[in-house]
Amino acid sequence: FLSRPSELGITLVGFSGGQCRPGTESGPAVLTEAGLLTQLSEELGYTLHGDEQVRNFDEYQPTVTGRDATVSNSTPKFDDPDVRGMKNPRSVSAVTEQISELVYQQARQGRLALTLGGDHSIAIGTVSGVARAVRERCAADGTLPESTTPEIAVIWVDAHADINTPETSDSGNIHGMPVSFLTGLATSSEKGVFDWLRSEHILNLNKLVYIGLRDVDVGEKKILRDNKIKAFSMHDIDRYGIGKVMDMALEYIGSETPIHLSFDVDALDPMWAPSTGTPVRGGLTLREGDFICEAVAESGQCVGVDLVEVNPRLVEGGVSDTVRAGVSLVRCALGDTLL
Ligand code: 6HN
Ligand code: MN
Ligand code: MN
Ligand code: MN
Repeated sequence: FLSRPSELGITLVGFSGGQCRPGTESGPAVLTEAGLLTQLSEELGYTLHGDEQVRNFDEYQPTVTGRDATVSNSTPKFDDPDVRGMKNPRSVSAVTEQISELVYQQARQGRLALTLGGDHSIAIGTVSGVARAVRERCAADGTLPESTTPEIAVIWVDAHADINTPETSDSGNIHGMPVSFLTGLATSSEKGVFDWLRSEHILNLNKLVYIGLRDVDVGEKKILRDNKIKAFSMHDIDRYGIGKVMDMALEYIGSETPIHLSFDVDALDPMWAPSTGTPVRGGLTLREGDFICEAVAESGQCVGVDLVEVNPRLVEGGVSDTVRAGVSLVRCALGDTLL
């Protein structure tokens, strides 16, 4: 699906506004300082495009008409009162709108869009940008194989389902809601709050596959059931093994559908990735995580990769393990062992 499979379009998203623990804005910096991008170009042979510097989206201040810039709570640097219980709704909306455009500009050129976060709210930008680029490339003659489906699939690897609507969310943290906005389960007509999302950005609910779930809220379970969403929980991984789970996941998606992989580092057990805001025990081993990434790479269908929720300020258990795990996951997603 990639016209030039050795081309990477990189977006480095320093952002923490989708949740309440400062530090995820430094995720891209610690991953790049560990040599990730150098390894991708020098060892894996990719040509890198896009960001070289981390974008500081926590400094981003959208224009809120008639309001003064004030610090209203822990994260926002401007007045951004809750909307339907969502925290930092205007800043997360404005930041993800920009990310969507940046990622779209990379993906439309046939580059594999790699985004380093940042908290998982940023996937509202990455998935929508990739979805739009693939729809557009499918409509344009000759830029993709004839049989390619215009709708992408998303493999969401996470301890959590991140599919709360503003109404089902207990926390109000938007990093627990990206999938509901991406799939159109949640919508907003509030000015400046995800009113930029258009049909070209939307992910079909039957093109979504979860892997690694083990901490799903009650309201989210109902959403997963009611919409018959494909999900492989830790229980399924224990039962079938990760090899069979990936076979089933890729079989469900089909071979003609471009895949976006959105990997939340908290899918890994805290033993492997302690420095993350919402760790949950009983998770994937590093090898299982790497295998998921390798299988997606091996499919030849991968058009986008996110790695999110690395928080180097959470030092309990040691940051370096988490960073090493993150580097390993991204290398595997980009075909490391296959080259
Ligand atoms: N993440 N379900 C919880 C919530 O606040 O909605 C946790 C979400 C975690 C989100 O890890 O990306
Ligand atoms: Mn998570
Ligand atoms: Mn909860
Ligand atoms: Mn997540």
